[in-house]
Amino acid sequence: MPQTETWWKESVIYQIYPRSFNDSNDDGIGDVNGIREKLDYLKNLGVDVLWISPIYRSPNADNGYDISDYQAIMDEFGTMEDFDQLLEESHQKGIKIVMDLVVNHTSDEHRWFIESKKSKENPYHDYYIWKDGEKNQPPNNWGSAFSGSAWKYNEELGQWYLHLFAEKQPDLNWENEKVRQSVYDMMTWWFEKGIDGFRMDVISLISKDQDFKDGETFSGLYGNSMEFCCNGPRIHEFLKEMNDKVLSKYDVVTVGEAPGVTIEEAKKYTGKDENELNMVFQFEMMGIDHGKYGKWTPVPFRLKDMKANFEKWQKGLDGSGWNSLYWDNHDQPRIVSRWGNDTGQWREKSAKMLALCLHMHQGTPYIYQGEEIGMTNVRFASIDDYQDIEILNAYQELVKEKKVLTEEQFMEGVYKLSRDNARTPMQWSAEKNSGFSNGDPWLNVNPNYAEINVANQINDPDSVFSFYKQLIELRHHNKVMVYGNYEQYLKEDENVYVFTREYEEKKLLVLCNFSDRNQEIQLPSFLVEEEYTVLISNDNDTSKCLTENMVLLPYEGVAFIK
Ligand code: TEU
Ligand code: CA
Repeated sequence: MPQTETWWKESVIYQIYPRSFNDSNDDGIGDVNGIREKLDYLKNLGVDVLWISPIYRSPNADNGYDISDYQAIMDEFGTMEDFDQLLEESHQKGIKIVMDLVVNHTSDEHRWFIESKKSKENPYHDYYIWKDGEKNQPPNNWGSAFSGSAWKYNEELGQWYLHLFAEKQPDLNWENEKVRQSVYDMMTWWFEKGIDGFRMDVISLISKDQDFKDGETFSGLYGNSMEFCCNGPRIHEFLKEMNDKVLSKYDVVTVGEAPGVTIEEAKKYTGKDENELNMVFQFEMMGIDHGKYGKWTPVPFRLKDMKANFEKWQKGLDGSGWNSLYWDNHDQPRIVSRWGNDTGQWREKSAKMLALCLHMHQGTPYIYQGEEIGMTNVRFASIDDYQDIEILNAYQELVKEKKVLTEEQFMEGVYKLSRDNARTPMQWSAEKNSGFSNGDPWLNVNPNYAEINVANQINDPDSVFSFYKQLIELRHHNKVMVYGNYEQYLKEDENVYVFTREYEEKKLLVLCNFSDRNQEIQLPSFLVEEEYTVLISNDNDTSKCLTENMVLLPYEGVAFIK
C-alpha cells in the first residue's frame, strides 16, 4: 500500500533537552531564552520541528518529567512570556514547536496529588491509583523503573499509591473520566496557544490492567509490570477519545513514546484510519545491548540484531503506520560511542556513517542536540559526578543494598549506557564550559569540548555538522528517502548493512560498514545497475562506482541513487 504524503513525514525533528542546551543568564542551567538565542543555528542546520523536553513547573526529581503545573514554565527556565516569544520567533523562521506531554504521571507536588492524599473522600483522590493495604505489604511485586517497589505507602490513608517511575512521580488514574477531561483541557489550552504538536511520554503505559497481578521476576528483585501496563486494555479507547476531543481539531504532529509496543500495536497507534497518533517511538532496538540488569550490564553490540530490527519495523509499518527514526535522545547514550567508534580518526567517519544509515530509512528522523556534531559519551571519575535519578537509585540498590554488582561493574554500565552521557552540556565552542554557560553547569561538560564543538564545525564543509545538514537537505528534495519501501540484502554479514529504498521510479542503494576494517562484499548482480550515482558518501568520493565486488573502507557509508 502506498504511503499518504504529509508534512510531518517529510520533516526532520530536532530534540532539545533545555537544561543542557544553552544558558542565557549564567546560572548554569539552560533555559527558554537560551533556545531563542540558537534559533538561527537551528535554521541553518535546516530542521523543521523542535521537540522540547519538558519546560513546565517541576521540582525536578526527574528533570522536568515530574510536572507540578502543566500550565506554567519552570522558574529556572524562564517565564510564559519567554515561551510565547520563542513560539513566535520559531514560527517566523518556519520552525514548528512540539511540546512534551507527560500524562502517565504528575509530580507528587502537583495540586491534584496534594489534594488526592488529603483523604479518601477528597474529589481528587481518584485522580491517582490507590490501593488499601498494610505497611510492608505492597499490593503486588511490581518494581519501579527507577529501582525499588512501584508502590509507596501513605500512613494517614493506610493506602499505597502506584508510581511506575520515581516515588515523586505518582501515576494518574486514566480510568477516571475526570482525569482524562483535565488532560484534554490542558492539551487544548496549549494548542490554542499555537504549539504544533506533542511528544507523548510513555503513552503506551496509561491504561493499566485493573487486576494488578504480580509480574514475572527476571533479575530476582522485583516483578515486571510491563505485561500489565504496556498497551493496556483501554489504551486505544483512550487515544481515540483524545483524538476525537482534541487532536482532530488541529493540524499537528503527535509522537507516542511507546515502550513495549509491538508491530501489531504500532499499527493501531499510528494507522491512518485508526485516528490515534501519527508515529511511535519504539525501544526494541535500544535494548539489543542490554543484559541481565538492563543497561547496567551491557552486552556486546551485534550488527545482525540491529539489521533484523530495522527490517522488522521498516517492513512491518510500511503503508500501515509510521516510524520514528532515532539513535540518540536524552535517555540514551551517544550513538558514536555506542555503535560507532569514538576514538581518534574514526569518530567523525563513524558518526557520519551512522547518520547516513539512519536518515536513509523510512520514517521521521530525530536529531538529538549534539548528535549533529558527533558528541560522545563521558566518563566522570566518580558516581558523585552523576545527577540522573535512574543512575543514583540503581547504584544504591544494585551496588550498596543488594550487592549484585561491584562498583567497577556498575560504573562500566554507567559509562556505556547511562542517560547522563546524553545530558552533558551542549558543546558550542572551545570557550569556558563549552560556551554553554559562564556559571557552573548543573552537570559537568564533557572534557573533549575543546576539540568537539559547533564553532569548529559550522563552517567546515567536511564536518559532521555539514554532513547532517546535507542529509536534511537531501531528505527535503528526495521523496524516496521519506517514503520509499525497504528491502535488505546480505543479511548474514556481521559488519556491513545493505538495503534499498524504492519510490515512484526512484531507487536508493545504501551500503554501511560498521567495522574498523576494510570489508569486501559481493552484491547480488541484479542489484548492480549502471545508472546508479553517488547521492551522498562520508568519503566525499562522488566518483565511486557500484560493482558486484566492492571493498568498503572502515566505517564507510554511501548511498547511491538512480
Ligand atoms: O522514558 C520512558 C522510558 O520508557 C524509560 O524506560 C526510559 O528509557 C528511562 O530512561 C528508563 O531507562 C520517559 C522519558 O523519556 C524519561 O526521561 C523519563 O524519565 C520517563 O519517561 C518518566 O517520565
Ligand atoms: Ca539559565
